[in-house]
Amino acid sequence: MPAIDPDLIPADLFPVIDALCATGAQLSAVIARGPLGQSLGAGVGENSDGDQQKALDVMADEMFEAALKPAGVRHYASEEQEVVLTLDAAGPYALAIDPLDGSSNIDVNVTIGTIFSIFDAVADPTASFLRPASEQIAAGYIAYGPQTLLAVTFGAGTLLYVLDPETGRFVLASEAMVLPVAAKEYSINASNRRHWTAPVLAYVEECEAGETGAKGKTMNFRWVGSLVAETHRILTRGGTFLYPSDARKGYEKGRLRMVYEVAPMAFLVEQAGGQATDGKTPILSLQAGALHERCPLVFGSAEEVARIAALHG
Ligand code: AFP
Repeated sequence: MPAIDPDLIPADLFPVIDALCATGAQLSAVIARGPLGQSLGAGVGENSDGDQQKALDVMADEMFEAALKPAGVRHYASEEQEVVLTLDAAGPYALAIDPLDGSSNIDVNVTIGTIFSIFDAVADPTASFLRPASEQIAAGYIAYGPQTLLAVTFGAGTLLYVLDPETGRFVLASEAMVLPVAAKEYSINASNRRHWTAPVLAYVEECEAGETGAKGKTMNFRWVGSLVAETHRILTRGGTFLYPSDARKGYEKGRLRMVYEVAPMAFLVEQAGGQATDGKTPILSLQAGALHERCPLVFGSAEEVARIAALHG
């Protein structure tokens, strides 16, 4: 029994998407049990970039790696693995994944997610991923929240599926998500204000100025600390998200990783009519120079992203 309706999924990619969804449904059940199961938020070590690994990070990575090996994935690049793994030397695809994004929210019952990006594999494992983000053939996220959702694109719009808890299958909910052009909300970690660049500060101050300011309207503020939760809200009702570079050591390129966070979200957002930049340059025209490289990210309603680019001169 497939884990997702096959109708709108390209046949050659179906085994990969089905494996992702089957694993996502299993993870959803584990996450839903929370403290009734093992301690999912317990620190168990550090990943290659020195970020603390939670038990669920490691569990999710192991589950996705095992499920994708027989599904046609040759190269597997994970936030939780230092180097690219070769799963099936005859497989046609290269898949990058953040198995569990938003780990800091595991123990407080806030939406977390899985983010993935798919390329046609090339001979060299790392070269499969260090290429223009526009060469992605698919990208998506699974959100583990009040609903478990899959948003996915194959380059012809952004599709939305909902996991039906009664059947354990992902069912189509929208053939074309449309990101609203106008925004009423903006998202940025405001505790970093003193570290921001002048253009970022200028934009946030415009948002704070309300109806008497340059925007002539009141904006609301949201910060969940989970990229998948922010992206789904913005895809659904518009808004802007900023994780810019800032003056903190190590944040010269922001916090988010190009290969398995920034590039897939940019693909999904642009396919829904939004825009995604590094503040000024379209993400899809950029490529990572190293597997875990960071990249500043601004995305959301087209008119807001354009305003932020204008402020960056
Ligand atoms: P974790 O997976 O370490 O919780 O990081 C989540 C994340 O990569 C992204 O999902 C959030 O938008 C962002 O980090 C939150 O970063 P801050 O904790 O600096 O606000």
